[in-house]
Amino acid sequence: MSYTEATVQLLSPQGSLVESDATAPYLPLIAGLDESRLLDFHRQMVVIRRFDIEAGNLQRQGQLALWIPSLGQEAAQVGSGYAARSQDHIFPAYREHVVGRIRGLDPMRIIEMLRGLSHGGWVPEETGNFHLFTLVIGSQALHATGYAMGMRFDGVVGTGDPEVDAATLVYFGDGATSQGDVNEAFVFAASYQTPQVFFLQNNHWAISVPVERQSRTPLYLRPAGFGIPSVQIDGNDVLASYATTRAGLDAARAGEGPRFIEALTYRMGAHTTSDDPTKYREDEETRFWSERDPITRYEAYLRGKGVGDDFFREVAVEAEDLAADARRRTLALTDPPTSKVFAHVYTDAHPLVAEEAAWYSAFEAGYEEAGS
Ligand SMILES: Cc1ncc(C[n+]2csc(CCOP(=O)(O)OP(=O)(O)O)c2C)c(N)n1
Ligand SMILES: [Mg+2]
Repeated sequence: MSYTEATVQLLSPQGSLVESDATAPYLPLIAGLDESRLLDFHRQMVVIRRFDIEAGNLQRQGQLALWIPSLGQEAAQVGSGYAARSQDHIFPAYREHVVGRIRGLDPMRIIEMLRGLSHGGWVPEETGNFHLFTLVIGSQALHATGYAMGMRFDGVVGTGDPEVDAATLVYFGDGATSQGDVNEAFVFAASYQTPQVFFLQNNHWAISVPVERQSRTPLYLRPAGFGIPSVQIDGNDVLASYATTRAGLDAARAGEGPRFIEALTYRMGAHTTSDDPTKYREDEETRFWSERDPITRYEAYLRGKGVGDDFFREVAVEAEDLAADARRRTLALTDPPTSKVFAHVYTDAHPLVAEEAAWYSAFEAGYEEAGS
């Protein structure tokens, strides 16, 4: 399952703009971007890829329990992430590290979570309304739909004021489309005409299950059955990702109801560091997608616009700096007190939690006595 006749692509694999009837509604949104934003797209893709590699290395060196790579999916994430306005709320799955970074999340918060030091409890108010990573596949679709229903009830949709109108943006994978939660979210989104964009990253695999087994039809055709307009895009094209998400969010904020985007991309690495993709997929497929690398294509576009070596050198240095900083800060992390695991279970003190905390500290003390 790959590109179809319907796939919207604004940037050809050679890095030139595609002008056609299909791209005509979207090209003005790209023309409206200033140069510094166009450069940001590249900067974020390159920097997060380098960070991602470093985090994978740290896991292999025993510093993290797990890492979840996003290599190959940078364009889908960066373009859509930049399409959101500050008042929009973003509900990620667990692979959208760069979207968090765009919204102001320090990527170290993700490292801490995957080292087992935190439950990932960042506060969306402090992270540009970027909500928590969700490991329960697809459940974030319901969170985003519920939140968007609340926006509608609060009257922050369709007022015409660009500072007020808001929407939610939810990320999920091809595997998640088989979950009841995601389909229930579609039903409620359509019924309540929620201001939201469903952003599916079809990276072709749900761990070792290929997308062909999840669906007999291209996934972008499914939302029609729920009454949700949809579009399929080349998810390795950062401009298509930006423009279609921007158009979808604009429509949603204006009160036109939900939109669905299927971004065709590919998970170049393993599902997580616990997975070995050589066991279930062919080199030929990986090669096909590596020839459609999102960063190479966008670099060609920028060079065609006259962006020179200095910029690309500067970004490479920034990427190395972030990776070195992540390594330094990871090695400096210390273990939290074990009592932390009992904190925030309930908002108020709870006798059962207190009892378990007391039992656990007696258990730990037993070790100390045994050792002395
Ligand atoms: C409800 C639930 N069922 C199963 C799992 C185990 N699991 C973790 S990731 C994953 C595959 C998800 O694939 P997809 O939605 O395509 O996202 P991707 O990892 O490819 O980004 C599964 C089945 C889970 N975390 N939650
Ligand atoms: Mg997938």
